[in-house]
Parts: sequence; C-alpha cells; structure tokens
Amino acid sequence: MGVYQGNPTVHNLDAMIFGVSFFRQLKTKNRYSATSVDQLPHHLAAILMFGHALRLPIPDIDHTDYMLIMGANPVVSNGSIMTAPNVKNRLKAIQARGGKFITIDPRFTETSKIADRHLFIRPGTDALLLLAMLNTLFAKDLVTCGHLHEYVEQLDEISVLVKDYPPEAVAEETGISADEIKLLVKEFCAAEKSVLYARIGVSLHEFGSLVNWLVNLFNTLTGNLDTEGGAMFTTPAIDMIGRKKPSSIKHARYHTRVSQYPETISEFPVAALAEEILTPGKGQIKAMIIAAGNPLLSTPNNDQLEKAFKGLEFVLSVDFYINETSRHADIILPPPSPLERAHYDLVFNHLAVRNYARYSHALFEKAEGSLSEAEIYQELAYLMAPDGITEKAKAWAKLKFMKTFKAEGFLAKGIKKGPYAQPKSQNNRDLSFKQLAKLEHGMDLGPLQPRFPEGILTENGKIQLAPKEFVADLARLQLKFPTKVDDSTARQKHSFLLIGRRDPRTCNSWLHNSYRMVKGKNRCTALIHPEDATALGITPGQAVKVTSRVGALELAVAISDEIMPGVISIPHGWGHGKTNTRLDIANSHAGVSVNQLTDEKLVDALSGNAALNGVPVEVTVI
Ligand SMILES: Nc1nc2c(c(=O)[nH]1)N[C@H]1C(S)=C(S)[C@@H](COP(=O)(O)OP(=O)(O)OC[C@H]3O[C@@H](n4cnc5c(=O)[nH]c(N)nc54)[C@H](O)[C@@H]3O)O[C@H]1N2
Ligand SMILES: Nc1nc2c(c(=O)[nH]1)N[C@H]1C(S)=C(S)[C@@H](COP(=O)(O)OP(=O)(O)OC[C@H]3O[C@@H](n4cnc5c(=O)[nH]c(N)nc54)[C@H](O)[C@@H]3O)O[C@H]1N2
Ligand SMILES: [Mo]
Repeated sequence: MGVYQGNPTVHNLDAMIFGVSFFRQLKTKNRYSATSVDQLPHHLAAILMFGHALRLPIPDIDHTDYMLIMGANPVVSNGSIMTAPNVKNRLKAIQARGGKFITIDPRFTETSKIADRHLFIRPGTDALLLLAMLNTLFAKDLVTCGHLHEYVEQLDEISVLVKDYPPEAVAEETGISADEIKLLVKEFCAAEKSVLYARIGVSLHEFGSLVNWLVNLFNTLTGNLDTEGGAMFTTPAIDMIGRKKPSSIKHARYHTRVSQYPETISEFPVAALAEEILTPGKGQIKAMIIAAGNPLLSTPNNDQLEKAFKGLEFVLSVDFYINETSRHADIILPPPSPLERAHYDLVFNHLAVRNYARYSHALFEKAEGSLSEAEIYQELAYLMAPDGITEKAKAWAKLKFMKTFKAEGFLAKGIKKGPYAQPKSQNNRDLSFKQLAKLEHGMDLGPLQPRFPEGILTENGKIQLAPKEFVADLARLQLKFPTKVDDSTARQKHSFLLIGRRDPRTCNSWLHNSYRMVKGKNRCTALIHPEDATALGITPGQAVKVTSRVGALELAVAISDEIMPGVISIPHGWGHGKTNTRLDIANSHAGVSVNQLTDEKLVDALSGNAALNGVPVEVTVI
C-alpha cells in the first residue's frame, strides 16, 4: 500500500487531523506527499540545524530594512513559507521606511518589477552564490552571531569550507559579477535589520538542501537569525512543535527499496513513487490511496507515473474532481467544498509573518448525506479495523461511533496547551477556543518574537552550523561545478535550462478545473529571451517542441527580455486537456503539462526532493 497526500491537505483541518492519523495507522512506510515536490529541503535544514522540521525561519517582512528574495515570487504566490496577506503592500512598506528589497531569479518577475534591484542568476547555481556571500563575510570580517553567539557550534569549520569560493570563482557560473556579490553582502550587513528569504526556485533544485542550509547560515552569521527584522520563528496559538526535544533526527532512518532515497519526517520522496510501483519484488506497491493530490500532473515524469498507475491493483482517491490521478481510481470519495467546512490553520500559523489565530465557521451546510473529510477518514478507519490493522485504529473506529471526537475538541485542547492560554502567558491574552470561535476575524497575537535559545531543539541546545550531511554534500556541488569554469552544460548551443512559473489565477493543478481560471489569453507558453529566439529563428506565438531526457512537449512561445538567455520558463499545473471529462474546459484552454519534461532522476540527492527547476531541455522549431 502506498499513500500520497497532496498540498490541499495542509489547508484542511479535517484532513490534517483525521487524514494524517488514518494514514499513520495504515503502518505503511510508503508515504508520499507534495512535500517532496516542494519544501522538503527547508525541513531538512531545519531538522539538522535547529532540531525540528517545523522550526522554519520566517522573514520578518514588516520590520526589515533589507530583504533579499531568492527563487520566490511572492507578489504572485502570496508568500508560501512566509504567509503574508497583501504581500505587495508589505514589500512596498519596506521601501517606504527607507529600506530596500532585491530579487535574485532567472526571470524578471512580478516581484522584481516593484523591487529596488533585480539580479539574473543561472538556474541551479544559487549554492555557489551563497558560498561566495559567506566567503565575503569572513574575508571582510563581518561575521557576527549577535545574541546567539554562545549558541552556535562549528563556526571555524564554516570559515574553512567557504574558503574556496571567493566571488570571483563563482561569477561566471552564476551570471552575477564579483562586484555585485560583494555589494550585496556590504548592503546586507550595513542595514540594521536584514533578511535573506529563499523559496521554491531554490528548493525544487538539484542542490535544494545545500541552499537552504546556506541561507540559514547567512542569516545566522550576519546576526539576523531570531531578531526583529531578520529570519524569525513563529509562536502559534496551537504549537505543533511542542516543548519537548525530538527523540531522534527524523531523516534517513530508512530508505526506499529501489533507489535508496532517504526518509524524512516519515515520508519518501515522490520522485521514487513510479519505480516503487513498477519494480517487482518484495515491498512493491500494489495499491494507492491519493488524498487531495494529483501526482500524475504535479510530480516529475507524468508519463512514467501514469504507466505505473495503470498497473495498480487498487486506487482510492479522496477528491472532489476527476483529475489525471483520480480517473485511475476504483473509488472516489468526494469531500465537501472548502466553504462547507470549518477551518483553523494548523500549519500556516507556523509560517506566518505575524502571530494570529482564527477559526472560520463553515459558510454553508454540507449537502445532506455527504460525508465530511473527518467522517470519510473515520469511516475508513472503522472499515479497515476488523482486519486488525492496529489496536489504535480500532479505538478510532469506536470513537467514530461514539461521535465524541471532533476537530473542535482537538483545537480546544491545543489552544489550552499553547502559549496564549494561561492568564500569565507571555502576552496575557488568555485565549480559549470558545472565545476564538466567536471572533469573526480571529485574533491578532502580535509580531513575531525571538524564540531562541529555548526554541533550539537540537540534542545539545545549540545551532548546528555544519551538519555533516551538508558538509559532505559540498563534494557533489564541487563535482558539478569544478572551480575551473568551462562553458559546458548550461550554455550549449540551443540547449536550455527549464524553470517554472506561477500566475495569480492558478493554484498548482487544481484551479484549472474551473473554466474561469483558465479562460482568456493563453498563459501556458514557453518564455524565452529574444537572443535565443533569433538564434533559433522563432517568432512570437510560434509553436516549438521542447524535449528532455524523459519526454517532449509542443507549445507556443512568448518572447521577452524578462528571462535570462539560455533559460526557458513553462508554468506547471496545466495539461488537463488530455483527460478532463468536463466539457467546459475546451482543449484550447487546457495547455500542456510541464511535468512531462521534468525528470524523476533529477533530484536533490540529499533529500530526494525533485529538481523541477534547472532541467536541461532542447528546443526545436516545428
Ligand atoms: N513543474 C513544477 N511542478 C510542480 C511545482 C512547480 O513549481 N513546478 N510545484 C509543486 C508544488 S509547490 C506543489 S505544492 C505540488 C502540488 O501538487 P498536488 O499536491 O498534487 O496538488 P494539485 O495538483 O493541485 O492537486 C490537488 C488536488 O486536491 C483536490 N482538493 C482541493 N482541496 C481539497 C480538499 O479540501 N480535500 C480534498 N480531499 N481534495 C482537495 C483538488 O481537486 C486537486 O485534484 O505541485 C508541485 N509541482
Ligand atoms: N497564484 C498562485 N499562488 C500560489 C501557488 C500557485 O500555483 N499559484 N502555489 C502555492 C504553493 S503550493 C507554493 S509552494 C508557493 C510557492 O511560492 P514561490 O516560491 O514564491 O513560487 P514561484 O512563483 O514558483 O517562485 C519561484 C521563483 O523561483 C525562480 N527560480 C526558478 N529556478 C531558480 C533558480 O535556480 N534560482 C533562483 N534564484 N530562482 C529560480 C522562478 O523563476 C520563480 O520566479 O506558491 C503558493 N501560491
Ligand atoms: Mo507547494
């Protein structure tokens, strides 16, 4: 049995509580989710440096004077591991108080358009840039850990590791000049409060884990970790981290059967899913449960995964759409829509730029006879219990009958145990669930507060600056980018590096089910630079064929100097045309799936996270 939980799970209270526990009770190690086509490297850096997967640094955007944004486009995405409503205004406010923000991206993005400066970077080379920035810190004697001085370990080791990476050594490969790198560091250190924020552009990346480690290092060694205006940690009303130190490092405790990818926080990288289904032998996956996900469109090498799914003996999907994945299901269990259920954000309160709590009541009654997601998972637990999965599952089944356990009970308990409950809590707020449920707009719990040293959850209570896993992985970087630069991989004639793109009317693959979200001018285009277009003899709107190791696609070109030469950008989530059964999505609006080009073998080797950015492709005119 295998399980894949998609991204909407974390936006769904019932799925978070009841789904997650149900899947745990299946006792299968074959647990997959959208995490490994997303933020897995962030978790790994947090585990190894700070001791917990959710101890994720969040940029204190409302107080910073200088923000470096690397591989993120918050103006379109709304933030991500920086949950920030109205992010555009928050960015402009940095400028209004005399500060600056700068984007580093292979594309001049919607965020770059309002930034003070934009720097093009060649996809996949961010680790080199960060090593050079750290090198500059040591060379210019700018290292300071501020209030965390006593709580860091292995600083000397870092100074040695970054020695081989002066800005001059990485300028050509990254496309950013040595002077520019030095200026970035100078400005960053001169500002009173600075923060480096990096997101999916560098997480879905061959060196995603290294990059996230180096980002945390840079914030720490400039004295901007856990300080106002820097990279801070949240204090949510329901703390999913808990106060106890974790008993073990939740990484590489076991590995996948075929490619030996490591587990992280009890799940495997989804890049391994197809081979785990296709490869015969003991432990081969024969059945899948898919919850709130569409891996056949959202994960690398769609065609191979589709082939794998066709061979499965049983597929169950919990989804309200027939999508590329659920159409292979024997049974689809449709949950109510988001407006028919109550919500409390268990996860995103951990990622938000301000502490807050809000409980949203369901806006509409769910249809009579339909099951809530809580009921679906409890019912499944019950139905499977007679075969004796676990004692716990049986207990859950019983609870279902007694109808005593509701998400609200979980929330009430969580808030009571949390930091705002006691009358003498740090904020004297005396929060309870009952009170929260009455507040239509929730409760503002104030700006982010320093959490360290108490919040450092490593074994010895110190920040690990040089975890051995990252140090060892530097050899892989060195192998890919030998210090002597040659002009090979990235810039072979007419050879491109593929990156992604999001736009405001999409959310991964599923908003494309709505005609209103896909209608209008074609947005599923391949963006290339005018120089490349001229070299290939392409005119705007012309169709091209894009080919990678695993597949090929045909789509129209858009030409713009807002993309770096040698780079091609194609948005993901499109491609419902092949399979969508709804007539209102005309094929002309369906687009194509970029994940027919992304390669399941191209991963961040340390975490197994898919490298969906920086994929080498060929472009030919058709
Ligand atoms: N090339 C490329 N690929 C990418 C990315 C990229 O940048 N480039 N981004 C990646 C990222 S960051 C992510 S998070 C993944 C997302 O990948 P997935 O997590 O697989 O998400 P979707 O493909 O959007 O599919 C979500 C499904 O959940 C259903 N759904 C929505 N709400 C609910 C609900 O409340 N309950 C249930 N049961 N179902 C619900 C929708 O109908 C939809 O079918 O895609 C990844 N894929
Ligand atoms: N409208 C909309 N909003 C969304 C989503 C959506 O699909 N649509 N998805 C949601 C989800 S699940 C997530 S995870 C977040 C993601 O939130 P963001 O991380 O902000 O997502 P993107 O807009 O994909 O931004 C990634 C940027 O990285 C750049 N990039 C690509 N490769 C590289 C590289 O090698 N180096 C550098 N430095 N940059 C690179 C890309 O050009 C792009 O501008 O967005 C969320 N919000
Ligand atoms: Mo995501």
